[in-house]
Amino acid sequence: MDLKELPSNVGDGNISEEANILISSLPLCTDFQGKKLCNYQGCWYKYNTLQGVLNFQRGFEPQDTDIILASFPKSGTTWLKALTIALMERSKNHSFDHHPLLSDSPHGIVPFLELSVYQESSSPNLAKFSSLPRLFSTHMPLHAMHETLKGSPCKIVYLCRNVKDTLISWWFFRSAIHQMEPNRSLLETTFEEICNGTIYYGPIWEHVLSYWRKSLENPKQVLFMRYEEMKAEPRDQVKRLAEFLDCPFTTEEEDTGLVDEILDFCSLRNLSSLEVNKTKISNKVDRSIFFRKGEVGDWKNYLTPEMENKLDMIIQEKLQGSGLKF
Ligand code: PAP
Repeated sequence: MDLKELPSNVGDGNISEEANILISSLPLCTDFQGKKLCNYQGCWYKYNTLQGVLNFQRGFEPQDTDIILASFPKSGTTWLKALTIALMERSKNHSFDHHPLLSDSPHGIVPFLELSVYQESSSPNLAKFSSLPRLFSTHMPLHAMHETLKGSPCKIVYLCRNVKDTLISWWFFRSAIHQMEPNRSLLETTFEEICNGTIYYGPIWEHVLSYWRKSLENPKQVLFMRYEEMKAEPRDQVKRLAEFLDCPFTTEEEDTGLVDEILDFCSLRNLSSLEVNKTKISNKVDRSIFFRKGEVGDWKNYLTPEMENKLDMIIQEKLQGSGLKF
């Protein structure tokens, strides 16, 4: 397995001449490591991610039954993937003893379109997605997929998480992949990137709002879920997800406790204990970096009142009039 599984994959990879020419015309900024990001269609990408986005935009042909799991990085993507896999698989697997989640990670089973599928090749072989529906994931904002998905009724599930916990999760994740202690300096840099919008895949507000608006306009196509609601009312939320995906729980399944079994199987405790989720993704980093605390409100342990106030003011301004609250 390689680093393509990581949202913040390292290295610029192979950039085509065409992408290089495009990059030379785009706004650029530098991230916490001194790496360059470019702003394409309003979103900040690493160069190799941009290549994946361009390949996707040019080459992806949606099927009506496709399901795309979308999120801003560190919003609970791994959890959403596991739950969706478990929901879709339950017609095939009556026990959890031979479950696909025991032999591959959620990110391995549901690959990122622009970070994996279309970064490895501009014309990937999608034959391995022969069983329908095909399950993909993305960290792209919806407007980056707009043209490519135009007219397609494929379903999109968006998982939103409050910005402050997303920031803390980003901080720990960055520290882990670069094997650094999570120090205040890196927290402050990540905070500034979130605030000024230049974080990888940011601005976060544009990202969330792109899916939020579409979910209001077309709730049959875009399901807007929230990490905090999944934590607070997991049964209701997983049933909501199952209904949206056209695989609602039967009364018998509910009566026999399958909802709770799926939630337990996909819990942070269980997923992080599976051998497949401890394997290496590079020489020094393993998949355990996708599992940390999984709590709501962990930001209270780390943000100063000044940071909290600044974020609150930005959130209020950016989400004003949208009906969305963090
Ligand atoms: P990604 O965008 O890089 O794929 P993503 O899975 O979205 O990462 O985010 C990781 C966060 O989800 C971590 O949050 P934390 O840092 O605040 O703890 C991780 O712990 C949390 N997470 C992973 N799996 C689960 C799960 N099964 N249940 C709840 N939270 C989870």
